[in-house]
Amino acid sequence: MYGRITSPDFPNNYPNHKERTWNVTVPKGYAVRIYFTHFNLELSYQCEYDYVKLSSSGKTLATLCGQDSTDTEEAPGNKTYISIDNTLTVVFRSDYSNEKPFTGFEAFYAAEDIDECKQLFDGEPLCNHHCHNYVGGYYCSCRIGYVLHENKRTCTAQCQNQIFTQRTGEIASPDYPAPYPPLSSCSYNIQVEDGFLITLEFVETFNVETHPEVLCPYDVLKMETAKKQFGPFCGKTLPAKIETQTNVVNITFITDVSGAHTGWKVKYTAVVVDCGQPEDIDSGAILYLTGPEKTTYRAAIQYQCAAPFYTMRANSSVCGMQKIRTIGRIYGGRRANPGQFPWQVMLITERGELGSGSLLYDSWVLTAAHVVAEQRNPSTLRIKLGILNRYSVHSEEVHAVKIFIHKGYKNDLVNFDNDIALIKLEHKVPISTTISPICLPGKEGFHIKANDTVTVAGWGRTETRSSSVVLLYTELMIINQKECADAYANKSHNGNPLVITENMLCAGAEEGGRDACHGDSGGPLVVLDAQTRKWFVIGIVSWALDCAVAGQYGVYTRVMNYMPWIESTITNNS
Ligand SMILES: [Ca+2]
Ligand SMILES: [Ca+2]
Ligand SMILES: [Ca+2]
Repeated sequence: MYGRITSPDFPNNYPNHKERTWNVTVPKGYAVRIYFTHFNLELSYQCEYDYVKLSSSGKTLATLCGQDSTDTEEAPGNKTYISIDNTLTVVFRSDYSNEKPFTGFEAFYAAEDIDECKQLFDGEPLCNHHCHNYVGGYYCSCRIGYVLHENKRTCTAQCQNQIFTQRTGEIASPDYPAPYPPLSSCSYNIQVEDGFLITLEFVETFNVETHPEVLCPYDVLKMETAKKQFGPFCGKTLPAKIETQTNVVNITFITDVSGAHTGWKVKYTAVVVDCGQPEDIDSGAILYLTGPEKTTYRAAIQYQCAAPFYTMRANSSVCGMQKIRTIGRIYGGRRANPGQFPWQVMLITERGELGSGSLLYDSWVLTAAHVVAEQRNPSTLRIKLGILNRYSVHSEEVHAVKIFIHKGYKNDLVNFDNDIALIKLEHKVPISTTISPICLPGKEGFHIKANDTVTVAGWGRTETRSSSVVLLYTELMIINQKECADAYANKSHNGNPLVITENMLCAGAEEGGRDACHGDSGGPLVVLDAQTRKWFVIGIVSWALDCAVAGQYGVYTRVMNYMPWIESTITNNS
């Protein structure tokens, strides 16, 4: 890998008309170094006559003539020349004459290692990180955490499949805030426990290679959850905070071969899911099973109904429950005990007339149409619940917002057909042992037959007084419809015959002395269902010709016939 080149006939004078070419080739990774130990050629302007030309890789390194360099011509002197690649072409040429003899040249060449680490490739160092030159070649190496790309020059970051399981942390592009590496494909996976939600916040600076028109064509940063993708992000503006709404997030960052940008930094935090305070429920309580006011992930909260008056059902109120059971048969009017008729409602109209009603659910009162027919203003109707003594100061007084009188009701003093009304209360009534609703017969109806025992309660007239101070009740018997109609046949009021319709039912005692009377109007006629042990309202105290007269029966609105009307009125106005 070395040699000697001389002009023809050296050390004697070189002949005219000579041209010689040497191609000196050394192995790859080497260059050819040449220097002259003797040089004496004819001098001519720009070495046009005789010359030695050195060229490599298609470029002329030097055109030499004379003995010493002048302003316009070059002579080698002590200079050495190095080829660009591993081949050096040396051309000697002499023209047709010499004015005096010239001895020509003697040169020595040798293969010399190329220091690739000092070279640039597209304006950049050959090696991305470290360059190592050796005789006949070079190699690149990378800093810890990087691997050499298959192009043998570029160091790519080892940033795949990085897992983050802490609840807070920071993730940044490799080398941040120094420029991130090229040709890298980074992936970061944040996985926190179930029940936590990850928020990503870009902090400090953001600089990812971008393009004015195309969306992130070079380097791409993306965040991905099972349901959503965020990004791609590039440019110089910090992206907005990301609420991922999940506990698993994948971040990918892919870079191309070029560019120097400082990258990004993300701070993530995982916050436990908080369902917030549960909504309050009526007639119930909220039980925090996990801890006081604890509403975060996996905290258990239980709704509890105010037992035994409410149960957890769509129609949550319990009905027809009597605290005091009526045991044995009762003859004549008896004083009711607290909780025996908790559905009994006392009504006092704006005219001061006393009536009764019964509580349905927790915000409706069922009564007779004739009780409230003259009541113009619902708010002046006095409604008392949970009392036995008419003058008790411990009553729960509630207000009506609207009174619904059955459209078929017409009071002509002889026909009391459709004597039914509903009162919607302003607020729900707190259910307790002394205030609770009566059951409605339901769609199926309630099979009531003659001689069934029924109960009626009220503050109405007694044998001795016009009205009772305390709530009285009495047991009656259902009267056969025909028997009742017969009893009223030929009876008239002010000369007009009285009418018993199919919307009425009769109850009483043949011997008389027990009956519902004035002041009891609107109150419920109730029956105990043997199967469910609950009380149902089957009638509404409507009218009678005389109270407690033998052979004269009390007439009651037959509630079963009005179930569709009751249900639709309540449903449409709740
Ligand atoms: Ca010559
Ligand atoms: Ca080398
Ligand atoms: Ca780039």
